[in-house]
Amino acid sequence: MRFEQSGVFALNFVSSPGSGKTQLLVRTISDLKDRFPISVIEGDQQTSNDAERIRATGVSALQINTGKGCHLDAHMVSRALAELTVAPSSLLFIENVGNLVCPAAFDLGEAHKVVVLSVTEGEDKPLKYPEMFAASDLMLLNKSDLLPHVEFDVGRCLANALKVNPDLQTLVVSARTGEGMAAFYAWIEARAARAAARSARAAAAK
Ligand SMILES: Nc1nc2c(ncn2[C@@H]2O[C@H](COP(=O)(O)OP(=O)(O)OP(=O)(O)O)[C@@H](O)[C@H]2O)c(=O)[nH]1
Ligand SMILES: [Mg+2]
Ligand SMILES: [Zn+2]
Repeated sequence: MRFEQSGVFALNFVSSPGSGKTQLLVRTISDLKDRFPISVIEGDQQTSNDAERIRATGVSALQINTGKGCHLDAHMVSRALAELTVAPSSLLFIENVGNLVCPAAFDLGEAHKVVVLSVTEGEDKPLKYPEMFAASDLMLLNKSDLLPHVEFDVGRCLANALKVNPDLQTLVVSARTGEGMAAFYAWIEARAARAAARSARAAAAK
């Protein structure tokens, strides 16, 4: 099932472990929850830590534990939806298992994959793990607040990402300080509006 058909704007957040997916979601939800209904599906091998961090913002979150599994698949997500109420005209954020490799290959019915890379990981990651950057529509380069403390060439990183995917949009952000996050919210709002207009047009044509 594609979420767009039911008026839900779903984003699938993918990255290596620890790049800041949950921290980005916590800040995004705190800033957007008065404007959109939001729900979250969290994927990790073990623990409900991330779902608990999300629930502390006041929105509902469902944790999927994949055990030995290293990614979410559409079947796991559809089972989760039986337990999570996702309102029409809402945002659904899916945080995938921290893994920069195989989540690239799994379509969860989302509108877009958002790949998160942090400035402590090295600017060569898009070249080493090209599938994830090729499968994504937006890259958030997170932890920009740490740039003064690490050797990381932002320009080279963005160039590497665009070599792999010339259509990738990129934003430099900090989930800690909030730098760059307004541009991410504008991206969400514009893309969600476009998806809603598309699904209204499709419904009218039926
Ligand atoms: N300095 C700094 N630290 C950050 C930022 N975003 C996240 N962190 C820290 O990075 C660590 C990992 O953040 P998480 O949000 O748990 O990362 P994650 O991608 O959800 O990790 P997994 O779910 O394990 O894959 C935590 O200690 C965060 O506080 C940021 O923008 N700046
Ligand atoms: Mg997380
Ligand atoms: Zn996997």
